[in-house]
Amino acid sequence: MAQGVDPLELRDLAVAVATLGADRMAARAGARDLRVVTKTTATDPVTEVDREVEDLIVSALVAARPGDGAVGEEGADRPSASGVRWLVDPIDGTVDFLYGIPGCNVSVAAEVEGTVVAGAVVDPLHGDAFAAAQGLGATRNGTPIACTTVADPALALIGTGFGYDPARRRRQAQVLVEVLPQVRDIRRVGAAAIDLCWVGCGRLDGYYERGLQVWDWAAGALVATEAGSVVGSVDGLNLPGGLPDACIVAAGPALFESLRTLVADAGAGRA
Ligand code: LIP
Repeated sequence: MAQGVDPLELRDLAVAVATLGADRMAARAGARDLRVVTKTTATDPVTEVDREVEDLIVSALVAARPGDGAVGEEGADRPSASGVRWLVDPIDGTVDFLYGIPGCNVSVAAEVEGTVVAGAVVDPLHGDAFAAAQGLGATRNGTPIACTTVADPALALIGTGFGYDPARRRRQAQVLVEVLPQVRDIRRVGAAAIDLCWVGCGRLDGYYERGLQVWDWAAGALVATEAGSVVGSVDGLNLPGGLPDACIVAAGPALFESLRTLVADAGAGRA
């Protein structure tokens, strides 16, 4: 790890800046006068608040640690001189945010030499702040969390999500046709970072989704892992590395392999 980097210090900074951003986001969640433009498709929204929150967070990070780099969903791209790079999703679950649905969150992770070592996911409408530091566990509102011990997919509550591209959605719906009859039920929260944190705290037994960007999953995957879950790709244990075409799978150790096989057989790796 880069010299002088303390994962706890990075975690606390992640919580502080994510909370700052989440307060700004919560004040406008569900507002009817949000200015909205679309990104990749007509159903992929971005609002003025996504950009404001990203600016707020990146400015706070730069003020606290001027040598660090940062990349954000809305375009932030600062090179790192310190070896630390921040991954910022100013609003994960933008559709939830538009409608004022709890689950929209601010997700901030710190990566050192390519490894995520600290992260925070703040979901203000549920009143949840998840945080983790590598090797030091994960918490919800300061209390340690742990994933479930469910082993049988038939008794597992599984989260998933859908991309914005209609062709991908059609394939993801076909995967769901195969998965739904084999599990307890499906939940679609609308925010990948929350799906991962909920695997960590036991509100879900497992989760899979293809097509995420690194800022969607970086902090949530660390929370899930530090809470005892296994997080990997549908093809094996390697994390997708930010590749939009990889399918992430997360579950407790007793469930991971059977869930991975189930969603792989259903075609999730190609959806
Ligand atoms: C969203 C995810 C959601 C996923 C969408 C999208 P955004 O992030 O968190 O769960 O299904 O494809 O990536 O666009 O709201 O930041």
